[in-house]
Amino acid sequence: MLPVDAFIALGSNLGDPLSQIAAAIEALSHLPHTQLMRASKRYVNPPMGPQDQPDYVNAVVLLSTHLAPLELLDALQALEHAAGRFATRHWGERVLDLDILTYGSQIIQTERLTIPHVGVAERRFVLAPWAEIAAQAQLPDGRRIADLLAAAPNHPLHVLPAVGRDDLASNLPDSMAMNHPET
Ligand code: ROI
Repeated sequence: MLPVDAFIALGSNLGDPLSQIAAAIEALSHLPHTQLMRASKRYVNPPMGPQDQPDYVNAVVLLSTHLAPLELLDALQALEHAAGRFATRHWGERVLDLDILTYGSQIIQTERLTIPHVGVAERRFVLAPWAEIAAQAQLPDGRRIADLLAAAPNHPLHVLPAVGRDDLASNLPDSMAMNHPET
C-alpha cells in the first residue's frame, strides 16, 4: 500500500509553547509507519477566540504515513495527552493541539474525525505555515491553500525559524535539515 500525505496543524499557548512545538515535531518524526517530510517555521500569533489568553505558536507539518486516519488520530491524541493537554473552556488555551488538516484527498465525517479540518479557510495561522511547506496543496474540493491564504481574514503572524537541530534531542530526517537551508 502506498503511504498517504497527511498535513498536521500544531498549536500551543500554555507552558513553553516553542519547546512544546519542537518536542511535538520530534515526536511526530518517530510515529510508527510514518515519515516526517516537512515542517514549517513557527508562527507566533494572537489567540483567535477569547483574547485573555497567551499568544499561540502554530506550525504545520507534512507526514507521509501508512497509518489509517483513526490510527493517526489515536497517535496524535496520545501525544496531546502526554504533553499534558487538558480541557479548558471552549476556544480556550491549550498545552498542545494536534489536528489532522487533510489526509490524502479523503473527506471524512465521523463522530471522532472531521477531515478536512473545519475552519481552516479562516485561519491564517494554519494557512500560512501550510502554504509555506506545500505551495501546491489543496483541499479535497480543489481549493488551493495559497488561494485560501490570499483571501483569509487578516491576522498578525510573527515568523520564527523552523525547528532546528538545536531544539531536538535526536536526529530528524535529512529532509528537515534541507527544508529551510536559510535557517
Ligand atoms: N488561536 C490561535 N492563534 N492559534 C490556535 O492554534 C488556536 N486554536 C484554537 C483557538 C482557541 C480557536 N484559537 C487559536 O483552538
